[in-house]
Amino acid sequence: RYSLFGSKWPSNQITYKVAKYPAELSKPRIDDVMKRAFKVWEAVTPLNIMEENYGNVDIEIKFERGDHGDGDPFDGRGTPQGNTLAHASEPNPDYGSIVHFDEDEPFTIDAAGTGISLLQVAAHEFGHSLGLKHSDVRGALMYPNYNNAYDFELHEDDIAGIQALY
Ligand code: TQI
Ligand code: CA
Ligand code: ZN
Repeated sequence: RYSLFGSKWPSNQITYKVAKYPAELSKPRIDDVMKRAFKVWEAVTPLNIMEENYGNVDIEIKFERGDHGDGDPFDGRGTPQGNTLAHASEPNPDYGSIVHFDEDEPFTIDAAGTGISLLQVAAHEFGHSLGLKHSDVRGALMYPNYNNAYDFELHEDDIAGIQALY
């Protein structure tokens, strides 16, 4: 079953920005993947999640490497198991939330096979940012095991979880 942090965004209008881009992938392509990853959740809820390039936003996204000052350093490039790809904080309407991606990982945007699907990892992290913890349902996006599926879909358990919140 899905599991919830216990906090959520009070409005269905949620804003985000990419405050730090990686060197390797082009900015418009990153923006496009982030939009698609949020759309995965928007499609099954009344949420409207918008990119906002100035001012304060609800969810701040950064690509970082190693120790990046938040007490939870990244560990460089490694295998998907036993290695951190990204992390996210739970919804915090007062201070905002963060999603960080480990810039040392070989994220890919289109190609299946080699590399790690940025879309899949982003959609998983955004699930955390919206209030979902891990699910124990195998095959759920929020199940804590990376599966290199280029065409992933939300599991009914992910949908039940997010719809319990929004
Ligand atoms: N990062 C962990 C994750 O996002 C960080 C984490 C562990 C975490 N426990 C948490 C974040 C509880 C919020 C709440 O799960 S990760 C996957 C997996 C990771 C893992 O880099 O290990 C994905 C990132 F396991 F689901 F495949 C993305 Cl998709
Ligand atoms: Ca890593
Ligand atoms: Zn997770």
